[in-house]
Amino acid sequence: MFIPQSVDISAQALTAGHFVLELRFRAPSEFAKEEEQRVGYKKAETDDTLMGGHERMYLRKAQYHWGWDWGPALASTGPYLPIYLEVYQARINNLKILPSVNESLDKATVQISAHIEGHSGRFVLVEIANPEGGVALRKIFPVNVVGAFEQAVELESPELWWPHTHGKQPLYQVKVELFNTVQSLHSITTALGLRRLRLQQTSLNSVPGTSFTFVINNVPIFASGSNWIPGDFFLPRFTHPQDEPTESNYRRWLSLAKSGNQNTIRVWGGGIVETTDFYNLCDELGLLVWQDLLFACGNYPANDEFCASVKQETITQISRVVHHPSLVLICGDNEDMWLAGLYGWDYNPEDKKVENWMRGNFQHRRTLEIVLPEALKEVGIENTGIEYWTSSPFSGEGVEANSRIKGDVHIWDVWHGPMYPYQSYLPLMGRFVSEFGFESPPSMRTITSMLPSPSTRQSQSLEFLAHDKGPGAERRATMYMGENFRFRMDPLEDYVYCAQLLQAEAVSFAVRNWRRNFKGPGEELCSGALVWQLNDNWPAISWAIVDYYLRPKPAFFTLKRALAHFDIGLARNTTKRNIPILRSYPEEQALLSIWGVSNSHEYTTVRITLAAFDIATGASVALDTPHITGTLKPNRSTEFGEVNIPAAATTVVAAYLHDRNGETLLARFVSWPEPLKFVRFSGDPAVTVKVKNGEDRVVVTTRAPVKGLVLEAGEEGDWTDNCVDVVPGEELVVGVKRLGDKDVKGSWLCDWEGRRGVEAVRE
Ligand code: BMA
Repeated sequence: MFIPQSVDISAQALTAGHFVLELRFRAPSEFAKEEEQRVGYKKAETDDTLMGGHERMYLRKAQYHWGWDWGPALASTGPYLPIYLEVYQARINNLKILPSVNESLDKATVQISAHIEGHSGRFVLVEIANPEGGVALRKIFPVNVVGAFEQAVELESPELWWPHTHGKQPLYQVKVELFNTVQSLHSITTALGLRRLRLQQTSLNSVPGTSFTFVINNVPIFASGSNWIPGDFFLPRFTHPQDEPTESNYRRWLSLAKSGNQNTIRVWGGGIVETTDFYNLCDELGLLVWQDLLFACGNYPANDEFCASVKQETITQISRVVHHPSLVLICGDNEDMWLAGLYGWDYNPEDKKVENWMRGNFQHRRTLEIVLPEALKEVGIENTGIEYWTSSPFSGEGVEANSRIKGDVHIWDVWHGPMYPYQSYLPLMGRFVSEFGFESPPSMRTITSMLPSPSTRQSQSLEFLAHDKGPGAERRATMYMGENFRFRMDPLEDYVYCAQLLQAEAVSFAVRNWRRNFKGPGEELCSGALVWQLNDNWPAISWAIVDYYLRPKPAFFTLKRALAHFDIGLARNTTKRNIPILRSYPEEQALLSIWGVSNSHEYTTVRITLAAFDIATGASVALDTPHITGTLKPNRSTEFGEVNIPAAATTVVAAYLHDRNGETLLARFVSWPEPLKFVRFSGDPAVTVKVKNGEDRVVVTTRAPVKGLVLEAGEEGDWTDNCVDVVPGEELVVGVKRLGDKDVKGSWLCDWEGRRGVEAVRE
C-alpha cells in the first residue's frame, strides 16, 4: 500500500487501440493470515493488542483497516491514490529537496537532487522565487553522466517560516527544469518554507529529566494540537471525494484545527504517511506535523524480506514529504516500545546484538532501531533538523518507554487504565504529552443520521453502543459522570450534553494546566499537549473532539480557549484536608492561584479583573484583590499570585485579562467549586441570548452563574466559541458565521432541574 508501482507500457502505446489496465488483489486478511503462517514468527502470548486480528502485522497496509477502538474493521482493497498515464521523453524523477537554515538564521542551504530519466536531458535550471514572487536565485547545472543531478544552493537572509501561533508562513517556489541543449523537456515546481528546526532535550533547572521541545527559528514552541487518524474508513472517499466540494476535506479539517488555536498535528502510525495535499496545507496554514511511521500497537515480524520492504516504503514516503517546513519529527511507530515494556517482551535495551533480538519475541526492535534509521539516513534527514524518534511514547531510558520526565508520554491512566480522576492530569503531566483523551458522543444531528430509527436513539441501546468501540467505554463514561455531575442517561439529548461537557472539562483542564508549566528557558516542564484525537473515520462515540461530519464538539472550543494566543488560568488550591472518615466531603479549596500565558515574543502589559458571585443567587461576593496589573512574559506562562475565595464552596470566580488600556479583552476564565455535582445552581438563572438582525454574533447575559452554556443555531451553527460559562454583570459576545435567520437555542448544566434552556430573541 505504501510503495508506488509503475509499469512501462511504451511498447503497447506505440500501437493504436484500446487498452485495459487490470489490477489484481487478494483478500487482504486472508493473504495476511497466510503470510503469518509462512513467516512463522513466534511471538509472546501477549502480542494481541485488541486492535484487529494480529495477521494485520504481516501485511504492509494501513493498520486501521483491521478496525480500531474508534473505527470499524473494513479491510478495503484497491488503489487508494489516483493512477496516471505518464508520457515523456526525458523527465526529472525522485526529486528530493533538503533545506536547512544556519544558527544565525541568515543563510539557508537547499540541497536538490533527482534522477534524470531518458537520454536527452543535458542540464537543469534551478529557479527559486521568493515569497513575493521575485527571483531569489537562478542557476544552471549539468546532468552528470549517470543521469543524476545533485546540487546545493544557498539563499542569503531567508524569510523564515513559522507555525501560525508564532509568525508568518512565507513560501518560496522552487522550479527545477530539465533541458536538452535548447528545449525544455520537463519541469517541477514545489513550494518551500525555510525554517531552522531543533528538538531540544536538555536538563531542566528545578525538576528531574529533560525537556522535549521543538525549537523553531531558535524559539521554543509549546506544541498544542491533536492526533490525526485517517479521514475515512474508505480512504479515497476522503482524499478524492466523488462530489469534490470547493474546499478539499483536508482543507476543511486542517483549517478548523488552526481556528482552534492548534499548531501541531500528530499523524498516527496506524494510518498512512499523509498525502501531499495534507502537507501542502500544513505548510500554508502554519501547522507542525509529527509523522509516525506505519506501525501501531503490535509486535511486528522483522524477517529480511519484511525489513527490505519497510526500508523501501520509508525511503519513498519520507523523500516525498521531507522538504515540508511543517514536518518536524519522524517517529518509528505508535506504542510498540511501550507495549514491549508493559508485556515483558524480550527487550533488553543494553543488548545491542541483532542476532539476539531475532531469537527473541520482540523482533520489531530491528525495524525501529536499525531499518528505519538506515532508511532515513538514505533520505538524508541529518542536516534538516528533523529527528527520528524511535516510538511514541519513548524515553530512551531502559524499558520504561512511557516516562513522565523524558521524551514523550501517553497519558491513559485517565479514561483507560485505573480511571484516575481527570483532575489528576496535572500530577500525571509529562515533558511532552503526545496522547491523552476522553470519549464523548457526537452531536445529536450526527446521532440522528447514524441511528435512523428513533427507537434506537438511547444512551443504552445496543445500536448506540455499537458505535462506541472503546474498551469498557460505558463503565468509564458513567463512572466519570457520576463522579462529577448530577447527570442524566435519558433523554439522549441530556446524556449527550453531559458526556460532551465532561470531555470538554477534562481536556481543557489538562491543557490549561500543562501550558502553565511551559515556563521559559530551563523551565519547560511540559512543551506539548496533543489531544487524542481530532477526527473520526465514521460517525462514532470516540475520543474525537470534532465528529465525522466536521461538527466540533464542546471540547473543541474549551481547548481553543486554553490554547489561545493569550490565556488566563485559575486553580483552586486545597486549604483544608478532610479526615478520611468524611470521604464524600470535598476538601476546602479557598485559595485561588492566577496565571497567564502568552505566545507573543514580546512582554505584554495586562490588567486582570476578578469578579465573584454566589452561584445559587447570583449576588456579588467581595474579593480582597479584584484588580491586578502585571506583565505577561514572552512565549511562556507568568504567575500572578493568589487570592482568597470567600465561601469557596458556593462561589464562582470569573477572571478577565485585558490589554494595558483595559480596552481589549484578551481572555477570560471562570473557576467553579468542584466536583460540580455538589453545586446548587439557580433554578432560573434568567439567561438571555440576543441576536441582532444582520449580525454574525449573539450577546449573552445571565442573572445567576451558568456552567457550560452550549449554543445551537438551527440545523448547523458555525460558532467561533461555545460551551461558555457565564456570570452576572457581563455581556458575553459569541461569534457565529452565516447565522441568517436561524433560531438560536442554549442549554447548560442541570438546566433540567429548573427552567430548561433559553431561546434567543431577535432585535
Ligand atoms: C492510544 C492510541 C490508539 C488508540 C487510543 C485510544 O493509545 O495510540 O491506538 O486508539 O489510544 O484508546
